[in-house]
Amino acid sequence: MSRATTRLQSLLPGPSRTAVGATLAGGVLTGLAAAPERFSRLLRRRFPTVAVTGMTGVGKTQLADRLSRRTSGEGVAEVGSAVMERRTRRSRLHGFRFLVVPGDNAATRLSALDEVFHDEPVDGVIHVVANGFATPRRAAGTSGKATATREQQLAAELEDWTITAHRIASMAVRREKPIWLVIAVTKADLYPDELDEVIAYYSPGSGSPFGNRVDELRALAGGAKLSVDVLPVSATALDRGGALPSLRPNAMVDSLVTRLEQLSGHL
Ligand SMILES: Nc1nc2c(ncn2[C@@H]2O[C@H](COP(=O)(O)OP(=O)(O)OP(=O)(O)O)[C@@H](O)[C@H]2O)c(=O)[nH]1
Ligand SMILES: [Mg+2]
Repeated sequence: MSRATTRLQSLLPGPSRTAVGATLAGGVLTGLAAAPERFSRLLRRRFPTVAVTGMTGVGKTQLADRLSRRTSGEGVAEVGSAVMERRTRRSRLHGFRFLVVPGDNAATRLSALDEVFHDEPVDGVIHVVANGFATPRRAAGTSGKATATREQQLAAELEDWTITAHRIASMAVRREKPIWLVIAVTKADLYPDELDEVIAYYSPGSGSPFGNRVDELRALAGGAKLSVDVLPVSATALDRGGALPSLRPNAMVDSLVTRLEQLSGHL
């Protein structure tokens, strides 16, 4: 086998490795060159895929940008995402592919949900919530400034979670492999003194409206098939001490990444 083949093989996961070996041995290298998008999809499979879900304005794009060490573009604050965003966290040994499903003000939401939970089912899910601090955004096709109270945003989070939880449940029952869910409680910089209560609100077994729905999801999916973690994070805060000396955003992001790595079997 040629050196190029060996190098290629070491880049690919097990089953694809055999497939590529056979293909190259058959001398169909030109076939690979003719299908670059298929080949790059093979390469990307090295990284576990992670759906990032949650209602509009909750902070999904910012969190995915932070996790992939990318600077968020201008204008994020005003408009929100119109399409599914793909972000990659690369490291020497491992990485992740994040698929950020746009929030409920985007027309592309339903097809994005289909993609991540049905067409190409992801390995894990980060569901983002913000303790009612989602930035109000107007529905697509309307103009003017959007407003919403915290109570309304909390209710909207719950409604959004119900929809996503159903999608996760139907994905879980369709397949053998266990899946993992991390509920990322973001914008922690806005309520640093209430973190414990807020984490409890989103946790299974807490008896809260949100916790009850997490329990329902676990019952539907089968407890052994679905692991659930609830972790606080802040995507925009910096480690400057200052007004929030007790909050360590970098450490929270690092803990989240460490957990994702454990869940994906990286560690
Ligand atoms: N204070 C604070 N603000 C945040 C944080 N994360 C995001 N934001 C702000 O919240 C707003 C919404 O964040 P996005 O990341 O655009 O929200 P999204 O979930 O992607 O929203 P859609 O694309 O509409 O679905 C932006 O103005 C962000 O700057 C955070 O950790 N702390
Ligand atoms: Mg977004």
